[in-house]
Amino acid sequence: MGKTLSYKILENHLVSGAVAPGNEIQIRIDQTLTQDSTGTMVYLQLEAMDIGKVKTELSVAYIDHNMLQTGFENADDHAFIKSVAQRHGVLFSKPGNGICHQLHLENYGAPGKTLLGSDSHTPTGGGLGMIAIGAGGLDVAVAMAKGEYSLTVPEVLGVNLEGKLRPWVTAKDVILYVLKQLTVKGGVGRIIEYTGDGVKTLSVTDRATITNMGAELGATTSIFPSDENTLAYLRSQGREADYTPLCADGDAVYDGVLEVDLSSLPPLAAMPHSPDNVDSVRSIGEIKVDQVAIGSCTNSSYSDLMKVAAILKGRKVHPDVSLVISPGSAKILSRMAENGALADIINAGARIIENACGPCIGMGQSPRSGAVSLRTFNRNFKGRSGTQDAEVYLVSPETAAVSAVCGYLADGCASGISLPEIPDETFAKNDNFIVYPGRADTSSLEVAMGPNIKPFPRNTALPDEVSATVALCTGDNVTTDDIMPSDSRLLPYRSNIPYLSGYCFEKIDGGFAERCRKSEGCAIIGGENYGQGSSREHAALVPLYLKVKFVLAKSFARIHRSNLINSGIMPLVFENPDDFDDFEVGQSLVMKNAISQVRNKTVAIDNKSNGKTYTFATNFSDLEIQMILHGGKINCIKSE
Ligand code: MIC
Ligand code: SF4
Repeated sequence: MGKTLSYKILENHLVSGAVAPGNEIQIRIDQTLTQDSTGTMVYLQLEAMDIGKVKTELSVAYIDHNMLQTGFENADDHAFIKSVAQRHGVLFSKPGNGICHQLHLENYGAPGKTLLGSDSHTPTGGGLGMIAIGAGGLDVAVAMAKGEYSLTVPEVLGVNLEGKLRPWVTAKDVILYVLKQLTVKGGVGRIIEYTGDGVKTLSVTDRATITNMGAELGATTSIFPSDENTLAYLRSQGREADYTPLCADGDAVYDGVLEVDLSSLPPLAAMPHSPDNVDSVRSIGEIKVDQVAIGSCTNSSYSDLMKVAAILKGRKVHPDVSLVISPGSAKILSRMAENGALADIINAGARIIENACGPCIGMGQSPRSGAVSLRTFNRNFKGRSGTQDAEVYLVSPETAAVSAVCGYLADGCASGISLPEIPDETFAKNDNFIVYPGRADTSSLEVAMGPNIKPFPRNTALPDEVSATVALCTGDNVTTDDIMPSDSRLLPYRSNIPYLSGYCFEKIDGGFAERCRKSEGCAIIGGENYGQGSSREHAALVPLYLKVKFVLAKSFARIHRSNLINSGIMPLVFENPDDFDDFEVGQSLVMKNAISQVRNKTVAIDNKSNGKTYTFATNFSDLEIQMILHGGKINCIKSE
């Protein structure tokens, strides 16, 4: 039986176990990446593990999220990360170099490699034919320390691309179409592998847009084959030597196939407030637009921005629109400065902002109250822009640029503007933003600890009886942005869990933190796909600090479920989803004989307030059982 590309790469990296859906395996991790907003925790954890040099081939610490320096906090975090990177042999990418995923694609990603990153959009690397997985910070710290990562083998869903995209229809529209078909939970427990003749019509940066937003499907990762287009991209980055051709076997068997006819797709948009709420630009209609933001790890590549420049050249941004553009990397910005495209953008009336995540994570450029904001980003969760009542639509760079000129959501096909082909260019190597780790023995180098950097909370071993008061009942698809909001106000406190705890679930229920503080132990009740979105382990560490013992939900998003277990908090799944309706804030729950129940993998919890007993599936692997029993991953490692 033929093999999928995903399973071939997993098998090449296998340390233990067998690659078949549902099995727990350990794989070798070749590369890791961190960014600063999850990175401080990663490097605190790495320090706590007391290792020497990292065991990976390459580990990079990027600074791209917490870029505003309105106080000492973010700058202290950068200095801390740089100092720990030096000690452990990690490359440090200075602020200003660009967005981690764009930079990793340009400089380090390679076909056939494995990459683990403390950011949910790490699968961007799948555009180069690598297995690139987003994970919680602790998993990445352990991967650096041991060079390994454990995962449950996902199924592989084939997406068969046929035909060729029409003008004004882009890679962004492909992934928006896939999101519409599969929804934000359609990728949970799956790798999405792209196949078919349509693949060769897409460049590596197109492919990376698609694999990047596979995170919004909840997928473990997404991957494209490595072919001549991969070679062309690597050559353009001066990295031809990293090329290996790779593809699935001709008779590879997939666990399902989604057919996509590229030639039939129109320009699409995801409407407020979910990336899967997709319709065609034409059907949504010419809604008036206040802000257009172009950039983010999804759509800030050289070819994306050159197309934007071509659309804006000689035209004017509409008087009612604020257009902001954040290029993906310094390399892209500098080339656009050299070839005049930057001037075309500026002359049209756009605001150029730093090469960073910026508005994507609410770091500036929050739109005005009630605004319609078109963004080329990947998430439009309510309030993520920093403006609670803004209406954010996700679109391609081409749709964004033409709409910025028109002042309304515009279908480029009807605009009469013709789009030029942007050929791949060759970029000169410039590593002036990279700080390479120094001397052979760096263990005596001092760690730069600013006063805002506080120790992370640690759990204790599981007691035999766990009592908890229900502190919150939520609905379906709760995001980690809901659990632990992030914006310019809170991001400077990513290394200060006690401070952040006051804001947990702030947008859903302002009383949550106070209720937890008054209780000896709490529980959260969730619907489907609880914890979708970001990889931030703060969405588990803050609940741990607030004494949350378990989360009872209909289903969990992958990374958040792991983060809960890593923190020693039990994610438990309702065996009968209708039981969800019986739970209310303030009810007292008790889990008796917790240790043996966890070992047996099904759990009964008594609801003392209504006298009923409920059963839950744990789906814990053997390793996860150990983590729950020890009170989290660090305790488990320390006990080894
Ligand atoms: C995001 O896009 O939500 C983030 C900010 O990049 C997060 C990481 C974080 O919360 O720091 C992610 O995607 O994992
Ligand atoms: Fe940064 Fe936005 Fe990408 Fe997250 S999704 S890494 S915030 S650009």
